[in-house]
Amino acid sequence: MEKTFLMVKPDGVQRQLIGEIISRFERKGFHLVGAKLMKVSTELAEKHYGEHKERPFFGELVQFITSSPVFAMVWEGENVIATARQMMGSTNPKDALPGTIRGDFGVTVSKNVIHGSDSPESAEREIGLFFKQEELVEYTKLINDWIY
Ligand code: DAT
Ligand code: MG
Repeated sequence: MEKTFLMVKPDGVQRQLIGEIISRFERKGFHLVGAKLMKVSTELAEKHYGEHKERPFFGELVQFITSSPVFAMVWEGENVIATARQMMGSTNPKDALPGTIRGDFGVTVSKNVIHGSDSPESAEREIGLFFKQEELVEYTKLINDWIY
């Protein structure tokens, strides 16, 4: 089953949105396999956002993501990578539709509440950056028989 990496960013943690965000993915029917509250080091932030190294906002982005704890998660489910991106909404909250996480809780692109992997390759890479294999918990839930 497909897995994705999702992270409540420092603004989301400070604004006490961890529970709200977990709840949305739980109610959707996705399956939580790993989660932790953590501070992101500068080294990890620069690796995680490596694709944006040349962008003018890179320094600000690394500063922001290391400024206060994040809540890192791995979620599993059919098409979870693309569906979680839809549930998050557009990168810039001004373009994100109501009903999406960024549409409901974000105002500006630099504080857009949540990160989510954008492809199977980035999901695998980001899960590996943030989680050790033994931090991912494989288990079954009977309710999955009513989702799939
Ligand atoms: P996403 O987080 O939707 O995958 P992205 O990978 O293009 O978006 O960018 C990563 C993060 O960088 C994004 O969540 C917020 C920040 N960012 C993107 N574009 C920005 C901009 N023009 N100004 C400031 N921050 C920006
Ligand atoms: Mg991205």
